Order: sequence, then C-alpha cells, then structure tokens
Amino acid sequence: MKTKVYLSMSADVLHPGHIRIINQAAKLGELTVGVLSDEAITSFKRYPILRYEQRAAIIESIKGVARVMCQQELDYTDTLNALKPDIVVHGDNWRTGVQAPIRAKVVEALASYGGRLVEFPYYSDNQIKQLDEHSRTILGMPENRRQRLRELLKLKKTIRVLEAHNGLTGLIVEKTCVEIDGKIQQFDGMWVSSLCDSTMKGKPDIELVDNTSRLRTIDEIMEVTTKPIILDGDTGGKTEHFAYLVKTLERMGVSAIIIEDKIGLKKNSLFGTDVEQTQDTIEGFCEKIRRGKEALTTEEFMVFARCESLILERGMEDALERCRAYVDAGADGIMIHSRRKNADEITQFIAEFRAADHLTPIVIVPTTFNETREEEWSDLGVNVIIYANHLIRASFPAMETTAKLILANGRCKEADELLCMGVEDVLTLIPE
Ligand code: SPV
Ligand code: MG
Repeated sequence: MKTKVYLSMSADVLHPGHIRIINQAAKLGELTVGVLSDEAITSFKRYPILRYEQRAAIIESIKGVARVMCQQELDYTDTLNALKPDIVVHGDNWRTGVQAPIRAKVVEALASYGGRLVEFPYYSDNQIKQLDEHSRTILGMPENRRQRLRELLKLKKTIRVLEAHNGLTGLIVEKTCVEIDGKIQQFDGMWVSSLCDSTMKGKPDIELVDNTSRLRTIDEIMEVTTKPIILDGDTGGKTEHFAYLVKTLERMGVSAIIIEDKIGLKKNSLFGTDVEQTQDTIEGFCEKIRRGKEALTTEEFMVFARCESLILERGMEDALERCRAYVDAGADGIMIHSRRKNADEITQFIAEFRAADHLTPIVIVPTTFNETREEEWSDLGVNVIIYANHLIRASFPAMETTAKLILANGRCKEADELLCMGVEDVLTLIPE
C-alpha cells in the first residue's frame, strides 16, 4: 500500500513556496491536499481573494497532487480521523504563533495511530511578503470590502463585531486573535459607534458629531484595515438627507448602516426612559428605509433597521409589529435593542420574530445583558453580535489612572511600570 501523505494549505495566492512543498510532499507518497474552506481561512488569516472552488481547482491541476479535499476547519482532528495519513507535511513556521496549539494537536493525533509529522523550512521572501501586503490592499478596496458583510453572513451563522473609533482601535479589531480548543477566534468586522465616536471627541452622543467628521473616522479606520464596517447611523437624519449618506457610504466601501427609529434630539438608548426620546411613526421610518434602499447602486450595501420599542418600554407587540414592517419596507436586517440586565426580553423577541421569519438577519448589542455566550445567541438565531463600546470603556480607566499616578508621584516611573507599554514596543507597534 502506498504511503498516505496529507498537506493542508490555504492556496489563496499561489507562489513558488506552495509548489516547492507540494513537490517535497509528493516525494513521500500519495499526496492528498486539504484545501482550507473559506471559513477556515477567514478564521485565522484574512478573507480569501479566491473562493474555495477556485483554489481547489488550481491545486487539483498541480503535478504530484493525487487528490484534493476540503479541510473545513483549521483544526485537523476530523480530517486526520477520517483519512489516517501516514505522514502530515507542513512548513516549520507553525512551531510558534497562533498555529502552535494546532500543531500540538496534530502531533498528538498522529502519535495515537503511529503517523508522523514532516516539516520543511518555511519558504518566504520579500516578494511573497509584498504579495501578501498587496492582497490586503486589494481586499481593502471599496468594491471588495463592501460586499464582505453579506458574504460573511452567508458563510457563518453568527458573526461578531467590535467597536473601532480610530486607526489604532481598527487595527486591534483587525488583528487580535486567540486560540481556543484548536480554533482561532477573531472579530469579523467593526462597528463605528456613535457613542464611541462622540466620546472620543469629548462630546455627548446626541448626533452632535456631524457626518463629515464621522466619515473622516471611517476613512481613518479604512486606511489601515480590511474587515467590513458597520456604521451606527443614529436616526439617519432627515429622510431626504439619508439617501445621500447611504450613497456616500456605499461609494466608500462601508458594508452597512444601522439606523434607529427615533426622531428629534436623539439620546443614547441606554438612558431609556430616563430622558425624553421620541420614536418615529412606522410609516415615517419605513419611508426612510425605502429612500435609503432606492439610493443604492449595488446590491451589496445593507440598511439595517433598529427598533427602540423595548428601550422606550412600548412593549413586545410594538417591537414585533415595527420590525416586520421595516423588513417589508426593504430593511436588510433588524437590530433589536434592550437595556435590561437580564436577556429575557431580547430572547423572547428573537423567538417570536424567528417563528415567522427564519431569514432576516438579527443584530443585537449585548452591553447590559452581557452574560449570555455567543453560542447561545447563535442557537437562538442571532446573526450579528456587536460589542459596541468596549475598547473605549477599557481605555478610559487606564488613561485616567496613568494621569493620576503621574500627579500623585511627581514622576512617571510608577505609571510606566504599572500600566504603560514599553517605549520600544510603542515605537515598533505600527511598522513603517
Ligand atoms: C452605540 O454604540 O452608539 C449604540 C449602541 O448606538 S448603544 O450605545 O447601546 O445605544
Ligand atoms: Mg449609537
């Protein structure tokens, strides 16, 4: 019997390194290449430029490849159990970094049935690094970036989004990842929150920061990231103006806007009924949604309708009636908000809404009801989970304590040691 060899790869932008390792692997026996699914690549790297079918077809036609199969997850366990290869081949670059735990699981699985791991020196040069940089630039172009949210919603049952309010926080959302049980976890997109964008500028969240400024924030984030952006569009402004805003966002490559069904002086939802807030009529808000949708040139940009009925204590029936009407008016999804600590009213809403509508994407912002885990939301039928304000809430106490420490000690040594990153680290944080 021939030696069974298994090699897994993304094969997104093919370069000589791929051909070299395929040749090396093929010399060891009959080679199966596991081409990673779009979802698997997205989970640890970036969104692939070529779809799975295209990547698989390319690899299939390469000399030395006996067969191609889809590796659904970055974790090899299922694949190894099914295939039981005698040898797994990989570049030696995964010995460190986020893939190291995945390597450890492969080593363990192979040992359980007597297989072995063969590693070859990882092939990379400046040209390949430039190619990867270039891929990122392509992914960041408006026409590629804009559609990404729709694609992700097709690819994943539930996506997770974190707020970004400038280039630096954009980079944190773009790059942060952790490994949990052999799976790499990262954020799928960015929320440009009105609360954070206002707070960042030392202003209240009352639609005071105008669109020129908000578009500038988005542009700053876009310059250094590739993930899809959802804009918190507050009330969307006047219906006549909303159509223009939507056109601008679509042109820029933003993926979606969420507008809330309030009129007049908007206050943050988490104030609830403690302050005066006015809800729009169903007809008025539906007209705004329609005008926004009609203004679009592509079918990629999404307009989400955010219902404030639970925030304003108008009751479940009102929330359901409104959301159904907003979907009929053309909304691409709904966001239902609550400021209760307990998730009951949100879960009740989701169950009742989903009973009649299985498809319309549901967005939630679990700021106050923060106990429920993502998996449970996913089982309930939530499609987008937005962590709406956490980076700014995390940074403020750290900055304030640093300022106090300097004042209290008459020097910065204590603050440096307790809270600040090293000067060398900040100098190299952003590569040139
Ligand atoms: C925001 O992030 O600005 C939001 C969500 O609109 S909330 O603050 O919960 O209203
Ligand atoms: Mg807001």
